[in-house]
Parts: sequence; structure tokens; C-alpha cells
Amino acid sequence: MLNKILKIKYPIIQGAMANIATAEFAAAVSNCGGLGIIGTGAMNVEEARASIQKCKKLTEKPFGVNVMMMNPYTKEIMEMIAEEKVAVVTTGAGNPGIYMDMLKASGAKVFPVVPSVALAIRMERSGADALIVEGGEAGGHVGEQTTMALVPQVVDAVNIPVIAAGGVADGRGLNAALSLGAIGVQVGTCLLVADECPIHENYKLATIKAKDTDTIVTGRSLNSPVRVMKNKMTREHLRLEAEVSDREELEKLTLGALRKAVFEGDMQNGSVMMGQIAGMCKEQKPLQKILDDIMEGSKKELQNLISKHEEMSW
Ligand code: TUI
Repeated sequence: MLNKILKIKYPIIQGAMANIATAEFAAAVSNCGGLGIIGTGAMNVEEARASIQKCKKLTEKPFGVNVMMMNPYTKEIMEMIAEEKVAVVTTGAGNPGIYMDMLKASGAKVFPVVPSVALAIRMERSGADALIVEGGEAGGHVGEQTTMALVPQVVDAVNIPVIAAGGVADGRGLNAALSLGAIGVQVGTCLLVADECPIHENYKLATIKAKDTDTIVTGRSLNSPVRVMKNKMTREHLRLEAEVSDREELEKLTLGALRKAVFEGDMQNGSVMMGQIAGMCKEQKPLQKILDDIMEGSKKELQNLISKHEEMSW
């Protein structure tokens, strides 16, 4: 199980939400028994180093750092992470193969996020310690496959542990991931409604209010699919996608808009990243309660599952 491998209490990793997953937030998740992750997606190398150093002061527990491979400072950030020696490095939105040996030599475990079986196999060959297999239900930058279909296919294709992500927010989701062959989960959307989550109040309220159908993927036609809450910005984005094809211009629109959502609480023009499971995240709670509820729900639902099996009696 993931918690035994990482020497943490719960088999739960915090998703690396850019601009949101600060040193303070990651330390809070680690102090609550999960694996906190600093999201360096929108940081330069000095900001990322300062965050790691701050997190080391705020928790004695293991924590990780995520590198978003589309970040222009990726190379420098990877070199800095190897110097700072962190427990786990996760990566997203690209292939971290060329950094794998350096990171592993520093003592870090490397968990790339993969959206397909093909990349999973490549990452295993490059030396990944485990894989975070993320379905398109997730918020932010996503692949095309669903968690339900992708996780068991990756589990069958590789010999390293798999952590499931995308669409998980409670004990049933954790149990489903374990049933599909994963050893733990990564969650993001359900942490947006944590008391400790440093997003604008409007963002928290929008997550609480969101229904199952309130997210959409922009950027599919540009090969940069991003799941966000439907709003004025997404309508505009999808219109522009149909009309123009200046990929960089539209990517800038999305990244700039993420800051608008997180810091200014602009729910109309901002890029309000959240997963499809937002419809289930109905109340603001302390981080500790969110994680405890997932674990307690998982235990309770297992009894339910056993009863269902007995009832099947085929
Ligand atoms: O990375 C994420 N989620 C993210 S990153 C992010 S910041 C951003 N903001 C605006 C525009 C773009 C990014 C917000 N959310 N999740 C992990 C993830 N990685 N999902 C899918 C992938 C992925 C996709 C392609 C990983 C590897 C990959 O490889 C392609 C290749 O072969 O190079």
C-alpha cells in the first residue's frame, strides 16, 4: 500500500494544483496524514526552492514536489529539487524521462502522472518508482481516457505500483481505485473546499455549488485539454478555438486566467480548474476531516461491498 511505501498514515496524495498547492498547504496535507505536494507549475526556480525550504520547516512528515513539464524553468527546477533532496517528485503535462536518473540519484522517488498505457510503459522503462494514472475526470490539464478504463489497463501493462487519480473524492472512490488494482489515490478537487485551501472564497463557493455537469474541457483542438468550470471564459475560449489556431495565445489566456480565479476570485473570466467530482464536494471542512472521511468511508463501504457480494450468491 502507498502509505507503507511512503511511511505516511493514509494512501492519499494531494494533487499538485498550480498556484494553489503552496508550501503551507502541502505541509498541512502531510501533517494530516496524506502526502502533501508543492505545485511548482507557476513558479520560477527561486520561488520553488523557497517553497521547499518553507515546507521542510512546517512539517516533519514526508512531502513531495510536482513539476509541470510545460513550465519554462523545468530544467532548473529539476536540478534544484535534486539538490534539496525531497521524498517524492511527481510530474505532469509531459514526459520527465530525461530527468529520471538525476532525481533518483538524489534519493527522490519519482511518480510521473500518465494519461495512457503507452506513456506508462515508457515511464516504467525510464525508471519511475510508481505511476499516477490520471483519467480525464480530473481538473486541469487532462488526457482523453477515463480513470475507470485506464487504471486497470495500466495495472496490467506495468510491474510498478499504480496510484489512481481523476474522479476520486470519497471512500467509494478509494475503494474503486483499489478494486482496479491501484495502491492508493491522488485527490485534488475535494481539497479545494478545505478550510486550509488558499484559494479565493468565490472559488470555494463555486466548487461547493458545482453540479456534475458544470465542468468542460477547453483546448482539445489545440492538443492542450484543460478541464475547468463552465463560465464566460470557457465560452470565449471554445469560440476562439473554432476561429483561430494561435496555440500560444490561447495557452497564455488559460494560464493568466488561472491566477484570476485563484487570487482574484473572478469566476466569470477566470480559469476555474476543477474535476467532474466537484458535484460531490458539498461543504467546506477542515483538511483533517476530508482525509479522515475518505478513510472511514472506505472502511464502511467495504462492508457494504461484502454484503452485496453475499447477496449476489450466483
Ligand atoms: O498536469 C496535470 N494537470 C494540470 S497542469 C496545470 S497548469 C496548466 N495550466 C494551463 C494550461 C496547461 C497547464 C493544470 N493542471 N495533470 C497531470 C497530467 N499529465 N494529466 C495529463 C498529463 C500528461 C499529458 C501528456 C502527461 C504526459 C503527457 O505526455 C505527452 C508526451 O508524451 O510528452
